[in-house]
This record gives sequence, structure tokens and C-alpha cells, in this order.
Amino acid sequence: MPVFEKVVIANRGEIALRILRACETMGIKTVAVHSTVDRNLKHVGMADESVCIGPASSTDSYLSIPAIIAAAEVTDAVAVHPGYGFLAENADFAERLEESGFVFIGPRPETIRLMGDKVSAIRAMQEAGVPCVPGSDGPLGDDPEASLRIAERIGYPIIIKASGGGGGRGMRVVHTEARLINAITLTRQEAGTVFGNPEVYMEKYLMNPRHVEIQVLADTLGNAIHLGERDCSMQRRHQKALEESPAPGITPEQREAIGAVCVAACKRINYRGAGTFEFLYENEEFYFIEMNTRIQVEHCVTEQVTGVDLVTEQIRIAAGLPLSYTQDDIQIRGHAIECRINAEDAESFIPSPGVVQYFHAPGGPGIRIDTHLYDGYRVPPNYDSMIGKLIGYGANREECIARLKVALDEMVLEGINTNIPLHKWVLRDEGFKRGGFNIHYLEKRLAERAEAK
Ligand code: MV4
Repeated sequence: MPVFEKVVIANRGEIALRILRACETMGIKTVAVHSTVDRNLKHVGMADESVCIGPASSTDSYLSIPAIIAAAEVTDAVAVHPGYGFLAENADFAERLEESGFVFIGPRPETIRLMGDKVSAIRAMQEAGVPCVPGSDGPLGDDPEASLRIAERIGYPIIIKASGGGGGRGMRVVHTEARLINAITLTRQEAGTVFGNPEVYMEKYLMNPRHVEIQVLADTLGNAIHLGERDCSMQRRHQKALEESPAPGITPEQREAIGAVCVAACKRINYRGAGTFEFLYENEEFYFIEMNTRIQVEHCVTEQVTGVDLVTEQIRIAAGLPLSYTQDDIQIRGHAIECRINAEDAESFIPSPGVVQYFHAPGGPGIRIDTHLYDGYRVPPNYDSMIGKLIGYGANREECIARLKVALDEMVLEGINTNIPLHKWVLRDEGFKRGGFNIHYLEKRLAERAEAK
């Protein structure tokens, strides 16, 4: 007997295909839900059943809670996997699914709500012993003098963040006392408009951090494990370009220490499912900034270095089964790097939807490709431009990079523009080859390249 009879895949593209593969491997029947422009998605053709849930606009399809619940009802499904983006971190969605008698494959609604509010997330993590960025330890009040004193204590530069923000939205860096009050007012106004929550908080602004995150899994029986870290510092405008595991320079001792802290925090808040603790890493120290309560795009690099199928574990956890691994079973072996393939111009980053005329996937030892592309597939203009991920694996970072270079040269993708040339350029970059670059590195190198032209 499978762990669930039937699962609704409440997503699209490569992650929907990834979830479908996990379900099929587990003997679970699948329901694909899709918008009108997504009838030709690869996983829709492969699923046992499919339901059109609305028009191209994601607001009325992939973001429509009633449409997805109705699809689960008409197909007699048991559980819903939200993937990433869309409704994956929507506590109301998780709650309404459970009220309707379906299993949400993810954390409890209260946990999603706790982590969605950054002020409450940081407070919970501080109480759980997770190291955080020095800051206001709570929302800023209306008294300007009090805010000035907090900033004085922390020391400039500081950053004002919206409690309802995250992922780079609703933030303002302040370098001097003279600019503080105005920055708070502006960030508060934007936060009220954009997130419907005017609450803001303050942190010390770290000038040159790396973005290092810890993957965790926790079951409903009180077991929790970590699966090491990912370095996601190679980014542009808060869009990750390439991620790797392990993070260059992080020692096994550092990994065990921060991993143990995250596991203890999971147990303390009774966490359930897959999760990611996001840290800024500077001067050998970790500083918690946010927790993601979903499977992430870059989960594959962790899968390659640990051998753990994270999506299968998510489904098992949701069914009430114990984790398939103890902490002692988890070894970090070799090195993995993921290149996000986007349908966009490699230099201007302008999205490039259209028909994929030819697609030849690369292969060979240590090459994994997670994509829904096929010859003749039309990339619609309505959604995120990420169309797949190329994941390299090697015994060490050098072998991983060498394999990825060959794979990028081998891949043929005609009809649309892609960022494949950007990845070829990054993999040959000296700073990338050295490893351990910070979050500003890619933007700096792109600016230098534009200057040189
Ligand atoms: C910061 C920071 C420096 N200091 N917080 C941006 C995304 C959001 N998750 C948090 N972000 C940042 N928070 C303090 N106290 C710098 C960033 C940041 C960043 C973080 C991770 C990855 C890319 C980034 C790009 C710009 C700024």
C-alpha cells in the first residue's frame, strides 16, 4: 500500500515534474492541476489525472485556494504537495486544506505563520538558541528617539526590514543617524501597502556576507536531522543563479555545530517537514535571517551530496511515517553545483518566452537535469523564467565544475534565449573557481564586464 492513495501537485514546471516522479516512485496516483496555457506541461501528460483550474493569470489558477481544493475534491485526492512559490508558504491554504479533510504536505499552518512573520520567526529562533543578527529584538515602535537609541546601540550601518517581507522585499539600508527616521517611515509605508503589515524591525547591516543555508527534515514523531548547508551567494537582484553544497571553506566542525543548533530549534518548535534555515555568514559566524518552510529550488544539490530524496521524505513525513535516516546516516560526500536555467537574455536578463525548437539534454557521470522541457514545448510568458536546473556532481569541487562545463557545452536549447552563456562565463571566473565569494560578487563582476565592453 502506498503512503497516500492520490496526491494533487499544486504547482507547475520542473518542480511539478519532480513531485510527480517522487509520487510515481512511491506508487502514489497523481493529479496535475494546470492553467489554460499549461495544458502541454510535461507532467500534465504524465499524471494519472489532470484538472484545469483557471486562466493563465496565476492569481486565478495556481494561487486560487478554492480552485485547488475543488480539484482535490473532484479527484478524491488525499494530500496536496505545494512545491515552491505560489501557495507553498501560505498558512491559510494549509489551514483550509486541513479543514477540508486533505493533508497539506508541509509544516503545520501555525509554523508557516510563525516563519512568515519575520519578527516572530527571529524571536522564536533566539529563544531556541539560534544565533541571529544583532538588532531591535522585536518590532520598532513609533517613538523616533527609541529607534535612534536602538540604532546607536547596534551601530551603523543598519538595515530596516519589513516583518511581512522576506526574500529581499521591503528592506532599506541606513548608513547615518540623519537618515534613520525617514527610512523607517518609508519602509513602514511600503510594508503596509505591499504586505498589509506595517511592522518593521532593525538589524545590523552586514556589509559582505555569504548566504549559507541549512537543510532540515523533521517528522511528526519528534525526530529531526540536518543535511548540511548550501551556499547561495551567487545571485543577482535576489534571484539565485547557482547554488552549491557543501559551502566552500565550511569545516565539518562548523557544519555539525550550526546543524545541531538548527535541529534543536526544529525540536523546540515541533517543526514538521522539510525546512531551510537561512543564514548570513561573515567572519566565520552564522547569523539567522529567515526560515523557509518549503522545499526549495536548490534542494537538488543537497540530494546529490547526501543521497537523500527530499521530496520523498516530505511525503513520508506528511503521512506520519518516521524519517528514513538518523543523523548518523547522513554523510556529506563530494560536491554538487546547480545552474538555474532561465528563459532570458544572457546579458540583459530580459525574459525570453517562446517555443523550444530543439532540446538536447546533457548526460554522463555526475550530471542531473531537472526540467520539463521537450522539443516543441512553448514557454509561456506568464510565469517565472526558470525552465530547468542543471546539477553537476563530482568527488570534489573541481571535478564537479569540469563536468558542468562539458554538460553546458553539450546542452542544445534552441528557439529561446537562455542564461546558459552566463553559466559558462561564471564557471570560468577566477573568483568563482576560488569559492567563498559573497552575495555582491556576481553583480560586481557583471558591472565590471559591462564596463569593459
Ligand atoms: C541582510 C543583509 C545584510 N545585513 N540583513 C536580502 C534577502 C533577505 N532574505 C535578507 N537579505 C539581506 N539581509 C542584514 N542584517 C543583506 C541581505 C542581502 C542578501 C541576502 C542574501 C542573499 C542575497 C542578498 C542580496 C542583497 C542583500
